[in-house]
Amino acid sequence: MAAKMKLNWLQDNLRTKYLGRSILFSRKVNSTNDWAKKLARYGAQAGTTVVAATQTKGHGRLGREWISPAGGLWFSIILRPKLLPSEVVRLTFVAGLAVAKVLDKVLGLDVETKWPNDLLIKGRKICGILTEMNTKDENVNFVVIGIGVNMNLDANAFPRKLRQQTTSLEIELGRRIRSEELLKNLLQEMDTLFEHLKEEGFDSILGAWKQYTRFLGHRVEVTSPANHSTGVALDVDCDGSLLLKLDDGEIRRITVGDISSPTR
Ligand code: BT5
Repeated sequence: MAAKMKLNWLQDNLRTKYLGRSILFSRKVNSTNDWAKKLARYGAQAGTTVVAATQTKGHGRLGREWISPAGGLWFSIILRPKLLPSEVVRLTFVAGLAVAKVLDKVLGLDVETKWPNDLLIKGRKICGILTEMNTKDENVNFVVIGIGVNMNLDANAFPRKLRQQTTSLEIELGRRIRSEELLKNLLQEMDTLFEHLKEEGFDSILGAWKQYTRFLGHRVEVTSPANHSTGVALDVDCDGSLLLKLDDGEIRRITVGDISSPTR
């Protein structure tokens, strides 16, 4: 992203019910998720969105590093959903579907959703989503959804070890795009889909998310903190877990992990 964002343009043109009604921008933060969590603890309202030009400690799941140089779109949204803690995973799929739809319908890219939180183009990661929740007395107090989109970045923006597995909108489109326009489209799509989730339930969101997948029905390797398994990815269940059919026929339900193509 440019060092500055045209927030006035964004606020004048944004058509959402509540997402992004309050938007804060910073040139440099540790992590927009950490910033949003702090604001949420101080009572920031649902829909508050924070954006940064660069993150010095951007992170993914399980404490992994998220590379966040200038040129990317790094932002987080505070939500206060009426969901059970076990249902919060749904929001990752809503956000993933929203990004997929914008990349597909607005930018014309052949985008793929990968369980549980990735967006790929030609097999390379272009976006990652990190959903974090805070609970109070077993109820959801707030949720922060962090979204990182590799926007105006060339291949040199990524460390050498990640170059083969990452891509950006600039690499795929051959041009740079306006960060405020992309953010506007993403917030509007998410706003629509969050309403849809409330009114219609999760099934149709998950169904639409699955339409963008390529791994279902294929052999995959799944690495999770607990173990490592290979099998056929049968489905993603309504609780967001992956159903993997192992070679001995057992069907394993996996809630946390990463899928990749089997090495053999
Ligand atoms: C994710 O984690 O994919 C979630 C990433 C969420 C980033 C956003 S940016 C705004 C907000 N603020 C934050 O601090 N985070 C959120 P995970 O599935 O654990 O994937 C992490 C892995 O992706 C790393 O271990 C790398 O292999 C790879 N990776 C790191 N940076 C990348 C990048 N910019 N593009 C593509 N892949 C990357």
